[in-house]
Amino acid sequence: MTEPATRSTHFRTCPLCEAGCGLEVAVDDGVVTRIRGDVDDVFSHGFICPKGSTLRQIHDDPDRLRRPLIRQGGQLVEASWDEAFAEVERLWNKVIADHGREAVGVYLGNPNAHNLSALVFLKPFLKALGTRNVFSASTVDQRPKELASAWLYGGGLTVAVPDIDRTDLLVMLGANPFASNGSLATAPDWPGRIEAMRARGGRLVVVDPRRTRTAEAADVHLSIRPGTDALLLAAVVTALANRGLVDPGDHLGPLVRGLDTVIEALAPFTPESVSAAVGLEAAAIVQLATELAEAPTAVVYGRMGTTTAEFGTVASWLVDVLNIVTGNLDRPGGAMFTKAAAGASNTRGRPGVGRGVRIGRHQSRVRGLAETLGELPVACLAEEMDTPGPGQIRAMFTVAGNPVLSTPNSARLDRAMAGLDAYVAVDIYLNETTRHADVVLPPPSPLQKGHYDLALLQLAVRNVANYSPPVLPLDDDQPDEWEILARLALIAQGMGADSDPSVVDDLVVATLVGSAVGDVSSSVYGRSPAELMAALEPRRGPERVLDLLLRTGPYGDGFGSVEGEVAPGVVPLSLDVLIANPHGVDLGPLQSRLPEVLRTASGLIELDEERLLADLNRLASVLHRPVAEVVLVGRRDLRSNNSWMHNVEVLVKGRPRCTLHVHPDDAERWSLSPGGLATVTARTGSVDVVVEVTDAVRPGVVSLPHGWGHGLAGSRLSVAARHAGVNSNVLTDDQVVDVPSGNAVLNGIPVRLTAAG
Ligand SMILES: Nc1nc2c(c(=O)[nH]1)N[C@H]1C(S)=C(S)[C@@H](COP(=O)(O)OP(=O)(O)OC[C@H]3O[C@@H](n4cnc5c(=O)[nH]c(N)nc54)[C@H](O)[C@@H]3O)O[C@H]1N2
Ligand SMILES: Nc1nc2c(c(=O)[nH]1)N[C@H]1C(S)=C(S)[C@@H](COP(=O)(O)OP(=O)(O)OC[C@H]3O[C@@H](n4cnc5c(=O)[nH]c(N)nc54)[C@H](O)[C@@H]3O)O[C@H]1N2
Ligand code: SF4
Ligand SMILES: [Mo]
Repeated sequence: MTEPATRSTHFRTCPLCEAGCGLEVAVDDGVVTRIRGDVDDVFSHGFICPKGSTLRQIHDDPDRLRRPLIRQGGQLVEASWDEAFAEVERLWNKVIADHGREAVGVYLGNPNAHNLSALVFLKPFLKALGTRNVFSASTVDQRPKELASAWLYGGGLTVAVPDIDRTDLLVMLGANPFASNGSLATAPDWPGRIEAMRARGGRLVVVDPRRTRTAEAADVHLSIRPGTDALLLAAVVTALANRGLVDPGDHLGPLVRGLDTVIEALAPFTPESVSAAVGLEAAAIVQLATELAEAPTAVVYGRMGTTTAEFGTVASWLVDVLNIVTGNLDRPGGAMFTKAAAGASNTRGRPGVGRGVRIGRHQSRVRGLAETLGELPVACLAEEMDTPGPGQIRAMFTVAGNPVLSTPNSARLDRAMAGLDAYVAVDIYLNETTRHADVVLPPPSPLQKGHYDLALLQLAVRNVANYSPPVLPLDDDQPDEWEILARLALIAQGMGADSDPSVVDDLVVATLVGSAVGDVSSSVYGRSPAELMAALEPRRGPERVLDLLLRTGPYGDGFGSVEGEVAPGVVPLSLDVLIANPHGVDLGPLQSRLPEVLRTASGLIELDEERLLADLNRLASVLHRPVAEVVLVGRRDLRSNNSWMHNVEVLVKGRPRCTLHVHPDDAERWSLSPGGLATVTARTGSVDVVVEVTDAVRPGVVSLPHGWGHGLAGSRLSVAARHAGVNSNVLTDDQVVDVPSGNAVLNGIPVRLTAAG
C-alpha cells in the first residue's frame, strides 16, 4: 500500500436527522476513507448511528445525480447547467403565459430542514414564485405542534422541548427516539441520555401502541389505542384538576391566560369516560396524573404518534397544558425554550410581546383547507392538481422531497404528477416523484456543502452552535445549492435564465442587515448598514448570512459592540469563532425564558385559543364512536431515513424491513402466517406485504413503515429497487385531516386484512 499524498481530518455535523451528531471524516487524496463519531463534539460526544457513516456511500453512489437532466422525447437525458436553466425558463414562461402564477405549486421536503442553503434561499425563491400553492413535508409531520406552539407562545418554532438531561420523569407519547433519534427535541444519543436519567433515579413512561425499543427501556409502557392521545391527555388534566393538583406555580401562574376556561372545557374527559376509547384502565390514567404531580420535575413530550393523528393539534396543545398545570413549563427538568445562537424569531424584536400568528389567510381551492404558517396542507395537493377549473395546479417545483411516497393517498398524487404540464425538481436522486420531472437540477452531495443547523438548533435540549465547512470541493461546473435556488428565483422573477445569482444573495443580506439595524432590541440597532456589509466581506452565500445571524444573535459579537463572555468560557460569536471551534461551541444548559420568549399579542401564554376549545367538541364526539377492528400505524427503523436512503446497500442488506407487524391474535383471526403475504386494504387502496407476527403491537393494530415502494419505472435507485417494499401511503387517506392544522393523519388508519394469493 502506498501512503496517500494528502491526508486530512474534517469535523462535520451529520445532516441526516434531527440529532445532528458530530462526525469525524477522514479524507485521503480527496477520497473519504472513514467516517466515525466525533468524540470531541460538544453535544454528541462521539455518538453516531448506522446512517451517519454512510454519507460516504451517498457521495459515491453512482445513482446520485451529478449533472442536470432534461426531458427530451419522453426520456430524461443529461444536459449542461445552462441548457437546464434555459429549459426551466422556457417551461416557466409557457405556464405563466397560459395559466398564471396560481397554476404553479411547490413542495418542500424534509432535508431542507437540515440544509443551510435551503433555509436561507428558499424564502426568496418562494417569494419570486408568487403562488399560494406552497406545500411541504411539515403537514405530514409536525404542523400540529407548530400551530399549537404558535397559538400558545406566538411563534411556530417556539416549541417547548423536554429537558431530558435534568428531568425526574419523562412521559413520552408517540415517539420512538431509539429508532428515530428524536424529533422536535434536538439531542444526539437519546439512549444514553435516557440511561443517564434512569441512573439518577428518573423514570420513563412511554405511551405507544407498539412495544418499541424505547418502550422496552421504559419503567412503564402504556399501550394506547391509536389516535386517542388527545383523550388520554385531556383525562390526565381532569384527573389532576379533580384532585386539586393543578398548580402552575408563581412563575407561570400570572403568565397563563384562560386556565380556568380550559380546565372547565376538559372536565367531560375523565379517566373513566375515556378509558374504553383509549384502551387503558382508568386507574392507569389516574396513576399517570399522580406521578406527574408528585415528581420533583416532570415533562410530557409528544411526537409523530400524537401529531400525525386525527386530533394532532389538540394533543400537541394538551402536552403543553399538562406541562403548565404541573408547573413544569420553563423550568429545569421540565419543558423549556432553547435560546438559539442564530435565526430564531423568538430572539428578535421586542421581547415578551408580538403579533402572534394569523392562520387561514387563504384557503385551498378545492376543499377549502386553511393556510397555516404560509402553507397549504399537503393532503390536498393531489386534488389541487387533478381537479379542473381556474387555479388548478399545472406545474410543480419540488425541492428535496418525495411526496409520491411520503404523503397520503400517494397513488392519486402519483397519477396527478404524471399529468402536469411542467415539473422542475431539485434533488440528488431520480426517485418515485422526481422521475416525473421535465428538468432535474442536482445539488452537490452533503459532503460538498457547508452545514449549520439553523432550524434544528432552535429546538435543541442544550444551547449549542456548530458550523461545518464543506469536506470535499464542488465538482467542475457544479453550482452550490443556494445558487440553484437563486437562479430559479431569478427565472421566476422574469430576470432570465442567465442572470447572476449573486443579485439574490446581495438582496437577502441587505434585507437582513436592514432589519437588524432597525430592530431596537438588536445589538446593532442604529448602526450603518454599509459598515456591517463591509464587515461581512469577503464571504458570500449562506455563510455570509450565517455570519450576520450569529453576530446579531443572542450570543453574537454585535460587530464589535459586545465584549466579555456570552456564556461561561465563550467569547462573543461570529462565523470565525465557530470555524475556530470545529467540535462546536457549548452555550450551556437551557435557561428559563418566560416571559421574554413570548411573541403573543397579549404578552401571555394564550392557553384558551378558541379554535382549540372548539375542536374539543369534535374530540368528544369520538368517545362513543364504533371502533375499527384493525387500524394501521407506522414505524421507523434505525437503518432507514424516510424514503431516500434505501439506495445505500449497507443499510438495506439483511432481513427485509418493510414488513407488516401483526399481533398473534390477529394473525390467527385473519389467517395470516409469518413470512406469508397479507393484503391490507383501506379506503384509498391496497398493498400486499410480508407478514411478521409479533406481540410488540397491540391487538387490533398493524404496523407498516413508510418510505418504501421503490422500483417504479423511470426512477433510478438500483439498490432500493432490489429491496422495494410497499408504499404505506397508498393506504393513508388524503380526505381525513386534523381539522385545526390540516395535517395528514398517518396513524390509526382503518384497514382490512386478508391472506394474499
Ligand atoms: N405513512 C407515513 N408517511 C410519512 C411519515 C410517517 O411516519 N408515516 N413521516 C412523514 C415525515 S415525518 C416526513 S419528514 C416526510 C418526508 O417526506 P419527504 O420530505 O417528501 O421525503 P424524503 O424521503 O425525506 O425525501 C427527501 C428527498 O430529498 C432528497 N435530498 C436529500 N438530500 C438533499 C439535499 O441536500 N438537497 C436536495 N435538493 N435534495 C436532497 C432525497 O434524494 C429525497 O428525494 O414523510 C412523511 N410521510
Ligand atoms: N431511523 C430513522 N430516523 C428518523 C427518520 C426515519 O425515517 N428513520 N425520520 C426522521 C423524521 S423526518 C422524523 S419526523 C422523526 C420522527 O421521530 P418519532 O416521532 O420518534 O417517530 P417514530 O419513530 O415514527 O415514532 C412514532 C411512534 O408513534 C407510535 N404511534 C403510532 N400511532 C400512535 C398513536 O396513536 N399514539 C401514540 N401514543 N403512539 C402512536 C408508533 O408506534 C411509533 O413508535 O424521525 C426522524 N428520524
Ligand atoms: S443519529 Fe441522525 S444525526 Fe446522528 S449519525 Fe445517525 S442519522 Fe446522523
Ligand atoms: Mo419528519
